[in-house]
Amino acid sequence: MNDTLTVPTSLKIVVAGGFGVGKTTMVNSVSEIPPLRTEEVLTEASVGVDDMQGIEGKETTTVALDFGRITINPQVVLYLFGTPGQNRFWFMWDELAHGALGAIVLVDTRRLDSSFPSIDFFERRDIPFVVAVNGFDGAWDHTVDEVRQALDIEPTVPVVKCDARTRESSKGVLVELVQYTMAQLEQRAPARQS
Ligand SMILES: Nc1nc2c(ncn2[C@@H]2O[C@H](COP(=O)(O)OP(=O)(O)OP(=O)(O)O)[C@@H](O)[C@H]2O)c(=O)[nH]1
Ligand SMILES: [Mg+2]
Repeated sequence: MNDTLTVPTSLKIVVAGGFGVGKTTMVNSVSEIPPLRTEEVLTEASVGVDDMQGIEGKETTTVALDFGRITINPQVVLYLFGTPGQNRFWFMWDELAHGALGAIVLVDTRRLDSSFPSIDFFERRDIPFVVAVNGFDGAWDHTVDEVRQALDIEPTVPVVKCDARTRESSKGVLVELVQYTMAQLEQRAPARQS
């Protein structure tokens, strides 16, 4: 009998960011199970409501959540919850973030401002997050330092480049997030005990 069986720790991670920054793309590229997607076709009704600049080819949008799973190692399994990006779905965010260990805030450097509210959201709730700069068509219009300055985030918050379409790149961001989050938790632990 195998009495060394490891039961992995399950951690909840939120994949957030503004409208059309690549959240659904990231959950899909990295998930080892067929991801749950709740997308609707963008219609004429979006005109004037959703900012389509830079993402004119976009045909669908998330209306509830994306869900996926990835095993980082035998001890750690991540459950990924992708948020809807449009402002009219803000009411869902508290539910999605409930019990989350950490978050990825995806940004598109052509539309940095669309991810400001996500950063505010996690800062206010003291949920550790990393910023992942999604290079559309491989182009990062700004350096990591410029993005950090523009977003006005704490110097300790990691900012990494990624391509949400590729599994390796998306997994790299998740590993960065888990390491950062664990370090944050360790730092906070003594304060909790005193
Ligand atoms: N060229 C390129 N296109 C990308 C990349 N990431 C996402 N896309 C495309 O950008 C569009 C938006 O991606 P989504 O994954 O739907 O974005 P989202 O953040 O889930 O969007 P909402 O749910 O509507 O907020 C899609 O057409 C993707 O195929 C990327 O890294 N490079
Ligand atoms: Mg989406």
